[in-house]
Amino acid sequence: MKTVYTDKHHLRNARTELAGGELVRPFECPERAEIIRARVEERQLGEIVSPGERGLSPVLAVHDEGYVRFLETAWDEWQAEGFKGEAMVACWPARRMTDRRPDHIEGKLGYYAMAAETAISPGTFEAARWSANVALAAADIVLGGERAAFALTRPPGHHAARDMFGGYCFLNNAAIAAQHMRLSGAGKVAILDVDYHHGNGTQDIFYERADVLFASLHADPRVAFPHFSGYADETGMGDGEGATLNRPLPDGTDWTHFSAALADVLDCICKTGTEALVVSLGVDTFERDPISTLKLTSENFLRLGEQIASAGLPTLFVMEGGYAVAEIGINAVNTLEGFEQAA
Ligand code: OKP
Ligand code: ZN
Repeated sequence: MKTVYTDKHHLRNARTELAGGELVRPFECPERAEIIRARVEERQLGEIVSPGERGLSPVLAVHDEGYVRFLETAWDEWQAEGFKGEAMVACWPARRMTDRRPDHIEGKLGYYAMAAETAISPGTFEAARWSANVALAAADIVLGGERAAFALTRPPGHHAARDMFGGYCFLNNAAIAAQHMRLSGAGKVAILDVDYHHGNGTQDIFYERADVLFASLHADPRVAFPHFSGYADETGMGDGEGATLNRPLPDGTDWTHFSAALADVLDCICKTGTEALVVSLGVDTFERDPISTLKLTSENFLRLGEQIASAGLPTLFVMEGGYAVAEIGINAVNTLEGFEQAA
């Protein structure tokens, strides 16, 4: 399986994340992508290729233009205010407040943020754009007829909605790739999100569409981020009614129960005439992940890949979360090797 990677991800290197009331070094750090790349090489998974520049049009096929322009200029606007720290949100439009977009950068951050932990730092937008370029290049490998490809995306994307950033995400790489596959002729696409956290952004982007199914296994939002999305009764709207599947899992869920829920959603995916599969691959379901509570072992990720392969679909893997940095390469590449051995 080919991997698409670029060192442009280093442009995303924030100093601060708001965690537990403190500013800490972000869990979502550059070493994550480097350790995965090293493991891809060590296991000789396949060729590692660089993405090309695709411009903003595939991004704007999914995201709001005002939002993308905001991301582009946010750091400069923040810096122009003379603030010392990184650009962080401190004020939102909460219940019964106005929906209008303010002019000041503090107001714009509130308008476009879905969470406060994620700071915008210099280079963030460029890194996010290149992460989307990685997903698009890998999508083209699958569209070109290969059974699978791995987009080593960083920063991740699944919390980014049409016009919202947060949860370490800015542009929704999986959604951008899925939309690109649709526009390139794939009839029906399914996005399977196996990250520990609910992919609220991906869900939001396709919520009213029947042509891109979204299925997610994740920790129960009653107790886990993003807290306000991912309940089982969120099933889509309008044309998209029934094309969103959420399977919230209790704390401590191990492979036996995770795998049963996965079998259930894969079954739905196969029954709906899906032509291509995009996997939002988060490995923060790992038992020793520092911010998560599910209990998958490194060996279980081999089984995860194998089970995904059983759907028999052209498959694009798009990297999302995973914060046990020492083991992230093993866990991500185990999934891909499990897939290859079964495919
Ligand atoms: C991004 B991805 C934990 C707070 C969580 C943000 C988590 C973002 C995860 N107490 N804060 O889905 O891996
Ligand atoms: Zn996650």
